[in-house]
Amino acid sequence: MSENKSERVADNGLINRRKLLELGLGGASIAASSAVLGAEQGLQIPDWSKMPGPGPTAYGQPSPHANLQRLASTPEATYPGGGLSRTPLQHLQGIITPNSLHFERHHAGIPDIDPINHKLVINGMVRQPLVFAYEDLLRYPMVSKVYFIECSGNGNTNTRGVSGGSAQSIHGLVSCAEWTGIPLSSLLDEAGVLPEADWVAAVGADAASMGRSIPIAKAMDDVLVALYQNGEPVRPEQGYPMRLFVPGWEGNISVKWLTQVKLTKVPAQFRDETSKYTDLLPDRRARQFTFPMETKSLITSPSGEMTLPRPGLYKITGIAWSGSGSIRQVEVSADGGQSWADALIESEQWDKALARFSIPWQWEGGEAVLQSRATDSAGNVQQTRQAVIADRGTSAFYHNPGIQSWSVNLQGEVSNIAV
Ligand SMILES: Nc1nc2c(c(=O)[nH]1)N[C@H]1C(S)=C(S)[C@@H](COP(=O)(O)O)O[C@H]1N2
Ligand SMILES: [Mo]
Repeated sequence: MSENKSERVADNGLINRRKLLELGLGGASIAASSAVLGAEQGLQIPDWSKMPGPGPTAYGQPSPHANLQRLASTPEATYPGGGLSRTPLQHLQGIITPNSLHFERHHAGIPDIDPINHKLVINGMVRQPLVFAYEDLLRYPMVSKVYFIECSGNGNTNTRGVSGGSAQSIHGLVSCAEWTGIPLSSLLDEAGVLPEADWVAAVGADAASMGRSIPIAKAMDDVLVALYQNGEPVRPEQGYPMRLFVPGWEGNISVKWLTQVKLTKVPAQFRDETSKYTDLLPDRRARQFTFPMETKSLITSPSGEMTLPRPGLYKITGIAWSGSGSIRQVEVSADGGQSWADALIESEQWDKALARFSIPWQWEGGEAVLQSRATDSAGNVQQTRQAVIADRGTSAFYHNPGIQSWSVNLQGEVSNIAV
């Protein structure tokens, strides 16, 4: 290993983020991989090169060698259709979540909606109430934006310090896609919002009748009626034929299977903004309308339930995001937060989208605690787990953006620890 070339930038093995190429990461020189080149052993032609494979398919499937799965919660008889599934963050790269692996959260299952019979109503404090068919909406000009969506319950087991778990099982309620849809402001302008309307109440067509209230300023800003997800119609799990998409705000407010948008003077006080999706504080008061998702990052590899096979050079990688802007900086620590080094941002740094970071790490075989810390374009720095608890206690079920700590033991086993 070209140890002399590595430039240590923080303690316990972190190496300058721009040095990875010079280090010859895999240690496999051309000579070592000569079987591929056919130099020594004579040309070895693999079976798949000897005869044609099957032809094209109607709807593609991932390679059977890349076996990625969402992780679903156990169904409960007392909560029909209630449940969730989590994105396998530790196996993905880049920032886009494939539609088949987008996390899901359903309060009453996935309705089977025939778009011919689905309507979107805009009413309440408007000059002209409007009813749209799916076909009508397809004719409007649309915008395409890459945005993350995160359930505000994501990471909440870390509040209580539950040990164990993987990137997927702890943090898999975040995904990122290109959403294509009509700015809600276009439809509201067409209906003519009356000056006294301060809120928008959005309701879904599922049996949960999910409802959420949104301040008019946000509704007129960047909210979409999303019809496409990564280029294809929004999946049934994500709200087919249409969902509200409220960038940067807690996932619950992005009402799926959207059927009504009502302009009101005051918030509707739906179940999902009173008994649910409020944050209980230690003095038994609760915070309500805690909309933006806070600045957060996590290392997705190495991460919980992985094992480092041997000491050597590793690429630490992960994702970062903020509901208040774009990601400006991600720092990584290998010694539990005593020293930090800047990671390389590998992706675009779009507003309210995931960002991908990496940094090389020389694991010498000793103990380590790996952490990442994001800073967003508004200057918000990701909080420690302890700072989050100091702010809102441990009874709050939602909103824990605290720094994730992965411990590495002498056997190379990586585990979630509460720091
Ligand atoms: N109509 C409706 N909208 C809904 C929900 C729901 O159960 N019904 N779940 C909400 C919650 S809690 C979250 S986190 C997001 C999840 O979006 P996804 O399933 O597309 O990932 O949708 C929100 N919108
Ligand atoms: Mo959620």
